[in-house]
Amino acid sequence: MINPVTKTLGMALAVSALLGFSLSAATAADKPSGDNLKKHQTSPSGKYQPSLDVMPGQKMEQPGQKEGVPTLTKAEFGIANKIYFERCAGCHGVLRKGATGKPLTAKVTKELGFDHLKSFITYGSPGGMPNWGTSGEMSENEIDIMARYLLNEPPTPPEFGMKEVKSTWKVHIPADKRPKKKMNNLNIENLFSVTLRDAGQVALIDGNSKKIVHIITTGYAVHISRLSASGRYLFVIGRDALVNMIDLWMKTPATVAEIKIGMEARSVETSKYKGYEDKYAIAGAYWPPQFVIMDGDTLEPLKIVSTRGMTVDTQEYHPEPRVAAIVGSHYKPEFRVNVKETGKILLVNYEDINNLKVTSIAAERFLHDGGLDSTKRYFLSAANARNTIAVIDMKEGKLVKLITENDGIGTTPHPGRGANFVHPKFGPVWATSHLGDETVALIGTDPKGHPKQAWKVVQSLEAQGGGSLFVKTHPKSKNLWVDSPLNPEADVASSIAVFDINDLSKEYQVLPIGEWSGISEGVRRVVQGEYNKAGDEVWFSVWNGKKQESAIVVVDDKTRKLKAVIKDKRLVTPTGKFNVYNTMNDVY
Ligand code: DHE
Repeated sequence: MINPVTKTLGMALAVSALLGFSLSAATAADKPSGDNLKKHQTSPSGKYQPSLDVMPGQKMEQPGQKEGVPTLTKAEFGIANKIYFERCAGCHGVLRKGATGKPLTAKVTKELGFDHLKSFITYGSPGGMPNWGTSGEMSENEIDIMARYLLNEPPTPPEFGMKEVKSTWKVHIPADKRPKKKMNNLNIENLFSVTLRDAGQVALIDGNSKKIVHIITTGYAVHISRLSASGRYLFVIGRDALVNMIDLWMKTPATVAEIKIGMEARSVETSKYKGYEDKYAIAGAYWPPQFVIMDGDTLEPLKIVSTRGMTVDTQEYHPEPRVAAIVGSHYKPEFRVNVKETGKILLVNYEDINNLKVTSIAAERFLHDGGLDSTKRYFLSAANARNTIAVIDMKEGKLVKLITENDGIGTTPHPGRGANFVHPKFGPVWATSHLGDETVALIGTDPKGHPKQAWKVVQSLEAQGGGSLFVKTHPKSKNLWVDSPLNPEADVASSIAVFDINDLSKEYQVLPIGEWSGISEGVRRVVQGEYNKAGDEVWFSVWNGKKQESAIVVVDDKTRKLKAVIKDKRLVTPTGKFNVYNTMNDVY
């Protein structure tokens, strides 16, 4: 039985922490006590924040010190810079001008003062600022350094233009030296590319034998994989913005080209429109705020586009709007690009790279992830810090609707790419779960066949609890899987809820995936279901710490019974899994 507090109320704190709301209450500077102190604590999902680990390694000048402002030695500046980018920049912005969290410019911090800053960092706030001091994550000395660092002007990280991008570009095997046909006996379409997050590698796992066939070194804290339209090339992006292009036709699949498209990044995609298959790749950066279009054969950088600009609501300049999810359109020669902090969805037409046409759709701020509906015409994107799903018509190039919490979206939707299925009563729907509560919103996606239900939350299911990141189903399945890896309760984090699509009024079933893995150490967070090509089995990562054992658990879709456990010393922190066929065809 799940603690109801964890199920709902407890998540409110977690979510505001996720979103990095801070400095909201001036009184938070006073030392809290008793129950109030508890309200200042951060839950595990509060840690689900962009950590810009790569940035402190970049050359940054220490800003000149001003009179009346506490000083920092060079060594202290180095320490503070590292802490800021790893722990604070995700919410407060690289330039401290605010992102999901409040601005921390020197003007703002001066008004707050040294003692207030110290206290705030130590105790956190009920509004979501993590309690870095009382949680033991920062020492008193580090907090003192951080308070002084924040009173000084922020350093400006370098830009990363064509010269820098090009200097990182390597073609290991030119296109004409690559195989003309597939040279291995891999069943490529049922291959899984598995993110080994903390190893900076991907594991290629054969979907049939469930054996690791190759391990390929990729970027730092590697994030996602995507496929070229033909399925031959696998593109992987690391948080250090390194894109690896892997040729799956080679006898031993390997990286044939690589490039860094910035300093921090999360997304990569390929051109999917008819006639442009395998022609272009695109990757989006968190820093600098930009996306880069590349040649699909060589990764040669062709065009860099900055995303700096005005926010859609207050129409104020934002200096660092990050690029979040990118999807290749099937309806037009376009990439659909989420620009997080300004709230714009860009439709980037790649027919003529030199005269690039970009349609800018005003959606909602804090766009993050999202996916296509089953017809691939509509894109549904979470503006998660605004509890909103934005629907875009990729054919017409227009915003269809912003579905908000007033329409039934829960707290902090986090769909991954979402899940499409036919609801027995309401027709085709797309589903998202939430980080901030236990609900799963089902949104009607069939304006022609089911106009009354279209773009409405037709049903809201209750799953195990908040802290959910991904939902999954398959066109051949009658199961809807909902994970909750960031739930503060270990039992919830290490299991999966599964709903019967044929009868959604039925209580979900809980499968103890963590237990099934046979691993006894760690929290065993169960994350991101992914189907095999046939759609008859679903894979879950059992994600433990870097030094702990992790695994992948395969469940039979029909019987919901354990089918296999994949364990291997090399399977370090497996998280995302990308089946080649499903990813190249956007099946989810
Ligand atoms: Fe992700 C997708 C950003 C943390 C696993 N993640 C995405 C996308 C974005 C994003 C913008 C959409 C890419 C696209 O579709 O083009 N992720 C971020 C962050 O900013 C964040 C919150 C913090 C960070 O510092 O990176 C973050 N992500 C994580 C994790 O901690 C996860 C759970 C484990 C990991 O490997 O890092 C994680 N993110 C994933 C996965 C996807 C993803 C598995 C792709 C899901 C899919 O089905 O396509």
